[in-house]
Amino acid sequence: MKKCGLISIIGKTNVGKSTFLNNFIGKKISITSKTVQTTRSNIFAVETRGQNQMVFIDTPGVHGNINKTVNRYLRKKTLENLDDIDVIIFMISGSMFTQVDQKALNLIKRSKAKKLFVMNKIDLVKNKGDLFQFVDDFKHKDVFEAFLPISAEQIDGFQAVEEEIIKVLPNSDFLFPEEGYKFQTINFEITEIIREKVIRNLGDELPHETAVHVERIDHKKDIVEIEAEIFVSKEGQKKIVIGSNGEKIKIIGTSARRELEQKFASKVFLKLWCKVKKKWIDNQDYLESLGIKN
Ligand SMILES: Nc1nc2c(ncn2[C@@H]2O[C@H](COP(=O)(O)OP(=O)(O)OP(=O)(O)O)[C@@H](O)[C@H]2O)c(=O)[nH]1
Ligand SMILES: [Mg+2]
Repeated sequence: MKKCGLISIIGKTNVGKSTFLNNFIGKKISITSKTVQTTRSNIFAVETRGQNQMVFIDTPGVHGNINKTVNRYLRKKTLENLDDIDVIIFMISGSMFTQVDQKALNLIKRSKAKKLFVMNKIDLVKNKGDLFQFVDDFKHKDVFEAFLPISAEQIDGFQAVEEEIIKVLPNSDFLFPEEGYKFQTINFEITEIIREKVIRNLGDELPHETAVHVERIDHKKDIVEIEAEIFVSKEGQKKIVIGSNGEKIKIIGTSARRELEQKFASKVFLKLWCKVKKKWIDNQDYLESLGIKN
């Protein structure tokens, strides 16, 4: 009997949801960074193992501050598939359960999906007994089918997660071809790769106030030419992205180009610009044009 279902990965920002997806599937699908609010859209990926097809949705992390328009949209994105999904992987970091984790838990409680509680980053937990203690003391145990400690980064505990997913996956024909399915457009993948390099290279200096837009992509005979713009909201941020003598944007461009060359299995020419678009983060039309609001 075949099994197939939608599995949403939900939790506070930065707990390692995207790292888990990438390492579980063994392929980079979703960008990751040590900074908060890295994932901004729902990222889909399908993995078929034997008679079981798992359709994952990596969601934007739940964040404490929802005053900004962009944050309100991100939250909407996290929740938009909630009625259709079969399984929720609710993720926290170690045995830390903060107010924001509680907020995230409140958001998923109403869903009919089967819920698995995943404690990630256990490689950072010195005393493993803390994890058991946490589960013992946890007030909402009845919400979840299982409590699973993992390290997404060290690929530890994945077998148990897979077994629990399969247990609760509905009997169903496969929704997607067994050989896989490409959900995200190539333009989106390019903007995400560039955005990851911006976030990773600037980190806390310039948190998440950036957006990337692909202006041109040209598949030539033995090179792919890409021109893209990095948007920031303030003049000062543009200076940070460019760096002195253009050093920073060069580093960003080089690391993005390397990853793009792997993706296209071809030489890539990448031209990056940085532009100021005032208050883009609070501009609804603009968010829409970037695909953040839809
Ligand atoms: N030590 C350790 N670090 C981890 C583990 N999993 C993820 N990380 C790190 O945690 C940070 C956040 O990881 P992400 O996968 O981007 O987190 P996320 O939950 O997708 O974040 P948002 O998209 O902002 O919601 C990165 O620096 C990861 O390398 C883990 O198992 N152990
Ligand atoms: Mg993420």
